[in-house]
Amino acid sequence: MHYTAAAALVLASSVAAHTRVYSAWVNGVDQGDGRDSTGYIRSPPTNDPVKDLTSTDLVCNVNGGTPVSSFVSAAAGDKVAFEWYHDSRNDDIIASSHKGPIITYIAPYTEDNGASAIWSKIDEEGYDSTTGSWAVDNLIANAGQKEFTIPSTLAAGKYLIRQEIIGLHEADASYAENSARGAQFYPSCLQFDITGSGSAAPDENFNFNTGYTEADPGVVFNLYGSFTSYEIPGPAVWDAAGSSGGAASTIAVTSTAASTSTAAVETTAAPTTIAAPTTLATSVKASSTAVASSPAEVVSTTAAAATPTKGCSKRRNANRKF
Ligand SMILES: [Cu+2]
Repeated sequence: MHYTAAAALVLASSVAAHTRVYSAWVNGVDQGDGRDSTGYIRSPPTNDPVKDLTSTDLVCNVNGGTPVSSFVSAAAGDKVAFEWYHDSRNDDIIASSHKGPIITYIAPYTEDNGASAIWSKIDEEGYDSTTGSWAVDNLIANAGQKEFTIPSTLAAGKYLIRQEIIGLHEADASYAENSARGAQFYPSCLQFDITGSGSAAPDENFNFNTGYTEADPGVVFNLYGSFTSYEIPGPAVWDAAGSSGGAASTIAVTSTAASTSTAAVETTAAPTTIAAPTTLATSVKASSTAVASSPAEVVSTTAAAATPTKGCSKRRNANRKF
């Protein structure tokens, strides 16, 4: 994607930009660097994005069809996180301009590149209109870790789990009509060996090369326009995954972190829908506790929510040449 830029620009953009996965965490335990051929990540050679929706690299990235020798051991119902990094572990993770969703899929284990109708969605996080934050904002705030729950009903066996970040900073035009722009996909596939007594087999049969299209409102999207919601691409979360309760806990954590603005927005925007004043009072009280215990977090959330358009247009100009 940097082919038109001078050497200095290539250097600048690689310093300010992309991302890939360093490790997996299982129930809060780091599984270690999984990136080489004896690891468990089918790691791409660079941290560059994939933009061509017809490329098989869209599924498990470059090298996605090259198996590695290890598997992450986990159990159905476990909490797993992928840990992302930019150039080295615990750095800036990904440029903050690369706002967008983070989506996680699972497929029965295959040694090939996964470019067929074998995938089911098990987790998704997009845009939270209450806090004005994207999944990528939360990823950076969480030291590069994006957590999800392995469905508790999942049948034991070997699987590929694919997590992807979609950077929407140049997604106002499609890659098909302008190859210098387009949504930036950062897919990463990890090999898992999952234990459990469940019997659910993922059955959404999703194919990325036919399922993600330029007509998808979550693929061609203007991050710098005015919007109040974002439609995450791909199928709905697989119903067997929904029973794990992962989505509910994610929402709870998010509203706690930004409790000040949450309470304010809810009260102003929709007073009539607040049926239980006691509940509101309780949650406001909880907010002040949260504010007192983590002032820095609340301040940064508020700042981001207050000036999303300004911040984004500046970054847009800065990133236009990339
Ligand atoms: Cu980038």
